[in-house]
Amino acid sequence: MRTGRNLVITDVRVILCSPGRNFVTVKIVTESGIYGLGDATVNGREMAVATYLREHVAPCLIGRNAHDIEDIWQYLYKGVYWRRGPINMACVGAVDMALWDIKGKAADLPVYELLGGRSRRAIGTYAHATGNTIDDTLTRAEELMGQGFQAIRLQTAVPGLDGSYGVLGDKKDYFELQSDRPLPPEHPWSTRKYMNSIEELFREARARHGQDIQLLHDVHSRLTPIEAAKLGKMLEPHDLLFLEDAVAAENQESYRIIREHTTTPLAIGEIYNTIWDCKELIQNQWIDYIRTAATHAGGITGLRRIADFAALFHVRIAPHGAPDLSPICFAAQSHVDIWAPNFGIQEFVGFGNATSAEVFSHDLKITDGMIHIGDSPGLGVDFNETAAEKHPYKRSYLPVSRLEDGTLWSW
Ligand code: GCO
Ligand code: MG
Repeated sequence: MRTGRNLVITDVRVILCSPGRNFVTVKIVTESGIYGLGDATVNGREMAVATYLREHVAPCLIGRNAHDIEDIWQYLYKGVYWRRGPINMACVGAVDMALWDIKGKAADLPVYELLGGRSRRAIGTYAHATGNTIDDTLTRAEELMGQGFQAIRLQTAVPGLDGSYGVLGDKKDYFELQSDRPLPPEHPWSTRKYMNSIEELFREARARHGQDIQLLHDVHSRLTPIEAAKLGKMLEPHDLLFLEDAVAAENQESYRIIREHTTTPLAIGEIYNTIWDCKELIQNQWIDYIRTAATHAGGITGLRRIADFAALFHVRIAPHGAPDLSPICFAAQSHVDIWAPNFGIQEFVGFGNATSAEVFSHDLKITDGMIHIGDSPGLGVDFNETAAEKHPYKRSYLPVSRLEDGTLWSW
């Protein structure tokens, strides 16, 4: 269905909904009737992106040509004067993926064909095994292996710390909506207790599940560089695919210290919003995987630019795939994953629950731990606005972490 060069934008709708989680969806409509969808969700700060989009971005898009993806990207990046930042860049990302969706539909091709075509048959993923004890985590890992997953992230509660990262804590999964709590839940942290218990998880995992399974772990930025270096060395015998977010890297130089001490592969980037946040990490080869997501790093255009740059330095992409990214973001980055010559692995924690399936539909399928992408034109996703209206937004915060003496720590 070729529509010619001019595809005038006539409407930009911003829809907040909460089918199990809060999501901010952008729908860009063109005069031809073709529309595109984008995900602008910033977990815990949804109203900020929705307002930014409605008040500042939407009016600038009406009347523009939806085909001019690069120009619109630059217009929303350089043109706002206030470059970068998570709120601005999630809005750029959402608009960008919606425009790629429109271009694909206009060309009657899936977006990956516009990027250069497939580099692989399907997208390899890693799943999450999480538990309150090592045994719980490894039993869950076994179930996932039975479903065909070949790479699994392991997280276990730290003995003596209730609700340490990635586990149920007080029985409320951090992936669930926390709207029954007026303020962010608070979790305790002790680096010493963590460092004293973590190696056993991976030792046991290798003993029970052997060498073939790929193992990963997310530190969620709780360590200092030298502590992370020590952890990397400690886990070397257990051969991780990667160690994620060992240290928060506003100071990218921190990763030089970790790198100099360990051969455990390193990954970071889920909260990064531009190529500038990871430039030194990549060009110095201090990391092995860059985890930027399509929503948060400026859409398909932003992610593609990071992937191409990373390829020069043997860094592979491993986009963030938590459930607080909507299926629209997940689909958008799947198109990049299937194309990118330097794709590494995709994080995968399911396609959402039955309620979110009433709102979002997509043509992705998972079998044996691999995501198969369909050949629908555009991103291959759809959004049911009537169903979304039945699930209004509810304020919900991510937890915060405190040391046992009360000092605020990275969560
Ligand atoms: C991951 C992430 C998530 C984040 C969540 C925050 O690696 O999947 O760390 O678990 O905590 O997406 O919004
Ligand atoms: Mg993470």
